[in-house]
Amino acid sequence: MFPASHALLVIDVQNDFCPGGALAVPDGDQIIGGINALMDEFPSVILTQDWHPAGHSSFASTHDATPMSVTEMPYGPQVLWPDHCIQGTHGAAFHPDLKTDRADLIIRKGYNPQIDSYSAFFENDKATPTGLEGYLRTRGITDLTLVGLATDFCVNYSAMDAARLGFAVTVLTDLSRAIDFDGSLAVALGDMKNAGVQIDG
Ligand code: VGL
Ligand code: ZN
Repeated sequence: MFPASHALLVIDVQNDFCPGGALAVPDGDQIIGGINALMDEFPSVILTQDWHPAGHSSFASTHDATPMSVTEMPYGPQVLWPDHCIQGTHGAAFHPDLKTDRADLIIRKGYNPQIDSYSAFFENDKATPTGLEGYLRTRGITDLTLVGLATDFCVNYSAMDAARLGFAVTVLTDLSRAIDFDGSLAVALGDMKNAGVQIDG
């Protein structure tokens, strides 16, 4: 059992990121059994849930653009995704096989219509906090193990922010899966290593 200061952060294991979903990550559902088992080793489990209003600014359809094209937002470049994880829909729900009972906290992100939020800590403007940092600090949590979807987007951004905030961060790649868009997985793994994130199998 990990100490009380070490939490498991499970990123976006939702229907839309699993096979058959609107933004399916290849083999996204293959990690769920392993994540459920790993929960038993952690005194604290936190889940994140991508949670967009309809017409979100990260949706290609909102801009009459092609999905997976890149646009310039006030906060920088933004990939335009297919509509996904719309609040209250089946696609936004956790995958039915994910054991959600153990979650102490479910943190939702991406609800701001104007700003995407890959990270569990900050929206994509890198300034607007979700509140997760304060939650972890007030509970005395200093170490985080991250798993989930997608390795190269929400896991990556969450791990990078956590490391920057001073948490000791490990990403388990065997219990994460990537979109791998335009070489994004290799870039993400390099960035995380450079930031001091421990990458384990
Ligand atoms: C994600 C793209 C858009 C993710 C969320 O969970 O990695 N990727 N929204
Ligand atoms: Zn999203």
